[in-house]
Amino acid sequence: MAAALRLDAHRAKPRRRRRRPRSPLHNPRIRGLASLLALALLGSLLLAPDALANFITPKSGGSPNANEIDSLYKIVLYIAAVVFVLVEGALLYSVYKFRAKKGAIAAQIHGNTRLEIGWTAGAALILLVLTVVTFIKLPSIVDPPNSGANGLVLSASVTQPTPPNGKKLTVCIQGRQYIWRYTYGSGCLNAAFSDKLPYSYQEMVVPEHTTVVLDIQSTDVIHSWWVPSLGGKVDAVPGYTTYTWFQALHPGLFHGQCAQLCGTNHAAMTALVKVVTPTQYQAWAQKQEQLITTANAQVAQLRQVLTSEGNLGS
Ligand SMILES: [Cu+2]
Repeated sequence: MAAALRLDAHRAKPRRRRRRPRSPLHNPRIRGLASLLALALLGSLLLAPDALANFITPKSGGSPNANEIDSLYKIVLYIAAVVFVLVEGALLYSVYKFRAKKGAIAAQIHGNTRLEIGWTAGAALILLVLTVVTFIKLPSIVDPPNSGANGLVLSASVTQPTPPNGKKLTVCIQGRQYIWRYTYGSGCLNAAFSDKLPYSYQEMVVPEHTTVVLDIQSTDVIHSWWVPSLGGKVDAVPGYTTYTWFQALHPGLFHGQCAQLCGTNHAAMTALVKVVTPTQYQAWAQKQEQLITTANAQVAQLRQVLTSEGNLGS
């Protein structure tokens, strides 16, 4: 009797088979959603050059050095993206596959020498490739090329950096709270006043296809010259002269912004580079010289009148 009762009790509670958890990908709705997400990702990657132009990569298209910076950035970005997807993919896969399960006993692993040597060597190889690619590309970013065939032919100057044939347009940039001043001509660092060189504020005018070398200085605090489409940013440091260059590939307007927090009106310290044809540039420079000469003559006249009336101290 007791044995029969025990048997009934045993029957009343049949052993339930433990069901293995099913992967969420077996669910058709989740599978559909995952496919949709994958398609959206693929679509956004394919459309990225137009839709997200310069959103995740540097601006380019205005000057050869800007294009080289952009392509170097993309090489690093794409390699990093592959590494990211592989590492994060392995992580997510492991988190799901080896998640906590009731009764499961974790395997005790004591490293995998081959795997560890593999990923150390792999990382070193990636660094080596990036170093080699960077050093191959660096000269085309740092060293200015000759002006294009249609560029303006200007006299040579010894100021560094210089294109191989020495012909360039030198523009001295002076950063000051909160505006950029540009002086045009090879003597702009030392003989700007004696040579009566033309100058302008905020808007720089330059000829296309011409190698423009920038000598950058500051009169007060550290500023940073940066017109993204025309190359990298360069600090303007008081007491020093820093250099960069660009060669505008086509006429147009290129916007920039001081890239160092230089004071309360830092946000207002914008820059604009207006690229015109060489003929237009020469006409502009001539007119600018005339305007400055006329304004200086008027100021001299006014000074004379004020001094003769005793209204201006010496
Ligand atoms: Cu500034």
